[in-house]
Amino acid sequence: MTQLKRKIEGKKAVVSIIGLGYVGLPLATVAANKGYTVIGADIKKESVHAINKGISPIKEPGLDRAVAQAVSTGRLRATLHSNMAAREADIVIVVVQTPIDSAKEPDLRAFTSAWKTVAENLTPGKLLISESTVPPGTMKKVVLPMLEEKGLQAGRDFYLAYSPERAIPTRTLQEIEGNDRIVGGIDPASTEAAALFYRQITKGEIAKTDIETAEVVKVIENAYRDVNIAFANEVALLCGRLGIDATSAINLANRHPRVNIHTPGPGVGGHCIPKDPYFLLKSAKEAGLELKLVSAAREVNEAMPGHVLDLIKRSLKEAKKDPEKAKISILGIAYKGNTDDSRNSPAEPIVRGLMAEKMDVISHDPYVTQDFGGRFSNDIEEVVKDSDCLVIVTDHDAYRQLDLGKLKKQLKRPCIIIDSRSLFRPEAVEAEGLRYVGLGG
Ligand code: SAJ
Repeated sequence: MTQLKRKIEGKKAVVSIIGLGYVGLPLATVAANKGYTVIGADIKKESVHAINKGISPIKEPGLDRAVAQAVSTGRLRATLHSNMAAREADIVIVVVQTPIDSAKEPDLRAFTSAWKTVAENLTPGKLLISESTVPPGTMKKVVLPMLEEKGLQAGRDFYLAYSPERAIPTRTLQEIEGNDRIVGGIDPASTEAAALFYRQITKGEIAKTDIETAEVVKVIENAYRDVNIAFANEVALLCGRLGIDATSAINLANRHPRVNIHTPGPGVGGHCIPKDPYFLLKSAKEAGLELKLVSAAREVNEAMPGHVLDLIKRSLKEAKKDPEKAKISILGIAYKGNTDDSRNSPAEPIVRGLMAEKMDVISHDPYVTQDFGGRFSNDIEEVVKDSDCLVIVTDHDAYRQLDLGKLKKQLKRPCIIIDSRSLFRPEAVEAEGLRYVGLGG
């Protein structure tokens, strides 16, 4: 530990980051710009080439500049050879995606492949860390046996820890540098080694624990968000039935010092919140426990795109518009506002559902070009012109500035706006003579 400790504190340790995605690349630039020599490994050739030219393949505020700085100083280089990265490093951090498959089961193929490479190149004295979100118990049950296969022992010959990423897209760099960190080691020496490293690159508190607790912390953080969002969505559905504005009700309820109801929306996208609850459900099931609330929340949130689809059909019917002749305009493809990521976006089931009903769908997004089988245009005027129903799906700031008076001239009467993100006040829309439909209907 003393040699490694000296290298970490003296910024002489070589750090390899395996997986240069939405978390791995920002993490690599933060470590490099703090003074470490960083080798970033990824399987995507175009990403590796872009990074080595000082260009970020990922849209994230500040990341272009951070990559350019890290590469120009010679501290960050990207490679397709994860075995070389693992071999040459004193510290190896695995940050690859851990999605779920169509059966909602964890798909750990990329994760286990990365750890297989680390195990094949393991020599004494390294610090190994996972930041990928995994079903609790994975580090001990899956990773540890791979690493100890050749006789090296965790805690004695190398250190093994888990430290979940806690960074939200659009603020990833600030959050990697500023958020508190949970660090859980396979043994106290591993926890100390990992804590020492993160102390060099983040201003946040380093909370130390064991490896299983750290794995659970990550998935319960995101399962909490999913449950809270599901509650907010049910509040919106209820308020719609009662003729109450859900946003006002939630904002007023949140003035209670211990209430924090999240924001209703058309569904939960991204590559974390929709899948992490399934990791928790898997571990619970293996422990013989059914987490009713966590699975019910997933059901509520996964049903929201279908609910928006029903709202569109019902609104057209009430306006006596023929769905088969209607032009439906979708504002927003990205899974959430001001990002260019459309993974698991609620826009996809909404667009595909409208297409299945033979409707004419045209989508717009300021950051993403993706039509999900419908039409797409970057020109919002074209998307809105003569539209029978305008559906706000993503809370991009750009849509908050839409001119309602101008919309009235562009939309086909009666003008319908389905605002699934509560970007507008209902009374403001109605005052312009437009028909406002909130998430609750
Ligand atoms: N959403 C709502 N209502 C809310 C909040 C979110 O409908 O009140 C929707 C969003 O529109 C989006 C989805 O939920 O579709 C998830 O968005 P999010 O902002 O809650 O979280 P993500 O998906 O951006 O989660 C990211 C993850 N980190 C990375 O992607 C690098 C996750 O692991 C983090 O825990 C999370 O940020 C975080 O909060 O830090």
